[in-house]
Parts: sequence; C-alpha cells; structure tokens
Amino acid sequence: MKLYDCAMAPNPRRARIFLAEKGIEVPKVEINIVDGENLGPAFLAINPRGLLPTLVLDDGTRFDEVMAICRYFEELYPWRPLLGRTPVERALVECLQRKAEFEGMIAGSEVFRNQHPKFVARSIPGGGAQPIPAIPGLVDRGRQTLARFFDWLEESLTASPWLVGEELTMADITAFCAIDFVAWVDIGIPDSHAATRRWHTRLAARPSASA
Ligand SMILES: N[C@@H](CCC(=O)N[C@@H](CS)C(=O)NCC(=O)O)C(=O)O
Repeated sequence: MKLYDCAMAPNPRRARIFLAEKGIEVPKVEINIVDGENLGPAFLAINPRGLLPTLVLDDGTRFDEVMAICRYFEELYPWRPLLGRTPVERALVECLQRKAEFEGMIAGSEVFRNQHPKFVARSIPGGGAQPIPAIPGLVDRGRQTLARFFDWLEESLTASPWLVGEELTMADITAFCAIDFVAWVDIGIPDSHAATRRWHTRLAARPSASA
C-alpha cells in the first residue's frame, strides 16, 4: 500500500491528521504539486486526475478522495472513531465535514488558485491533462463564502467544544486544515471569533497537527 502525499498541500494534510489521530502508519510517496510533478506522465499513470492524496492498495485499487481514504481506514480500524460513533453522529459528521469542505476548503481553493501565478492555467485541482484556466471572479466568491464559513464555525464552536459530539472528528480536521490553508492568502479567523480561536489553538497543539 502507498499513500501519494504532498507535505505542503491542505487536502493531503487532512488525510495525514486523520491517520495520525488513529495511530495508523502508511508508507508515503512525496509528490510536488507546485512544480507540477502530479501532472507529469509518471503520476498521471497512477492517477489520471493528478490529485493528491491518492491511496493505492497492493492489488492496485485506487482511492483519490480524502474521504474515501478515511472511510477505508475507519472501517479497517474502527477504534478511536473519527467519522462518528452512533448513527446520528455519523450523519452529523457527514453534514459538517462536507460543509467545512465546500465552504472552507473549496472556497479557499477558489481564492488561492484563481490568483496565484503558478496556478494561472490550473484553476481546479484534478484537471489532470485537461486543465481549466483561472477565473478571477471566483476569488471574490471564495472570499464571501469564507466569511460565512467563519461565522458558522464561531456559532457552532460557541455551542460545543468540537463540531460534533464531545471529541474531535473529521469535521474538525477539515475545518482546521481549511483555516491553515486560507492563511496563505492572508485570510484569518476574525478577531471577534473567540471560540474558533480557542478551538484552533487546541487542535494545533495536538501532535497530529504536525503530521
Ligand atoms: N476532492 C479531493 C480534492 C483533493 C485536492 O484538491 N488535492 C489538491 C491538493 S490540496 C491537488 O491534488 N491538487 C492538484 C493540482 O493542483 O494540480 C479530495 O477531497 O481528496
């Protein structure tokens, strides 16, 4: 089994934090996204979408979505569940993880990719050999979505210490990675959002945050 990874990129980080929280070790292969190694023939032969993270099993089965990778390991190693303990928790983690992914991670990606010179021809991740050029208007849409994301987080984290239940789940991991990602484009947790700041400090102090 191999996990194709990129140390600096936010989506591979979601998978690494998940694995570290569960205490699972997976052999990793580092791929450089900024220099376009993921779009070269060697990696496109492994994953034609050019996306990271990608998990390849020994029989060649490939998972190239963070949540598919996490779901696979959660089923194999159900202890220290990060996708919810009960049917209600599992459904809530699904809802809030997706919200954090769409309104945090993807909105951040809209802001970052549509203004960064290195991504001018690579507006979307997963474009593979058929990239889509940057669309500058998406920067503003991303910023507006992120403002809503921060307000939603603050409301949720004022009501409870983690997004779902009494412990950290994948919903927190995705929201946390999105926040650290958008710092690259100088967007931070608003000063007034004290609960979100406390939650971020707590999560950043966990050993998994530097996985
Ligand atoms: N929906 C995918 C998104 C993965 C993704 O966007 N990965 C980025 C790195 S953070 C990537 O592979 N980018 C490739 C590129 O920019 O060419 C998932 O959740 O795994």
